[in-house]
Amino acid sequence: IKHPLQHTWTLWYYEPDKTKSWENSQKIITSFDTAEDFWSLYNHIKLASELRQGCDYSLFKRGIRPMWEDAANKRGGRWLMQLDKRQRACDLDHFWLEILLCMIGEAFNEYSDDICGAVVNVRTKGDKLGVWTADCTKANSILEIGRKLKERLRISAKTSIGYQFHNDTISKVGSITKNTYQI
Ligand code: M7G
Repeated sequence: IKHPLQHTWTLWYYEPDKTKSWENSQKIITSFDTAEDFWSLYNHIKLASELRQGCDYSLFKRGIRPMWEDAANKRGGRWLMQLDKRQRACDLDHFWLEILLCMIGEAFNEYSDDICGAVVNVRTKGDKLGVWTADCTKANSILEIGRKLKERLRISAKTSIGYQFHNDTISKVGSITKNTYQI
């Protein structure tokens, strides 16, 4: 028998398409609920670094759409890791895999329930990784999740990462969203 995961996860793919809205450009690839099915999917698809510029992968718990508007996300936010252009070659793929393994392996312990999913944005200006959590009022949970991420991705203590409320991202003026938490 296969090794069951705690949750069923859905992989989404976004590709920019001027003829469609952003929401309608998000496509479900597949869902899985065992470790073996995760690896067969992972080994079958392109690495994030091989996607075209402008594309995203998102992995969310089943039933949660990778959008601010989803009921599970709308009161939440994300830990954002903004990579340097050079990090596409050395960090992007292994950071993304590590985030996937943290999520499906429930590495956030008692805070794993607060995890909604994660997104990788492949962008010319610098790739981004976001780990989305459900409730931006749960400071303790958010901070523990952020610390665990930094530890698992081996992000040095000198490099800080920020947590942004989706509501601030939605209403931002300009390209910068304020960090509500930073570690
Ligand atoms: P992005 O892809 O997160 O980052 O957002 P980027 O600016 O580096 O490409 C780009 C645009 O996609 C946003 O300005 C929105 O128009 C749209 N968009 C992104 N997200 C995450 C959402 C979402 O959750 N809901 C909706 N409606 N639009 C979104």
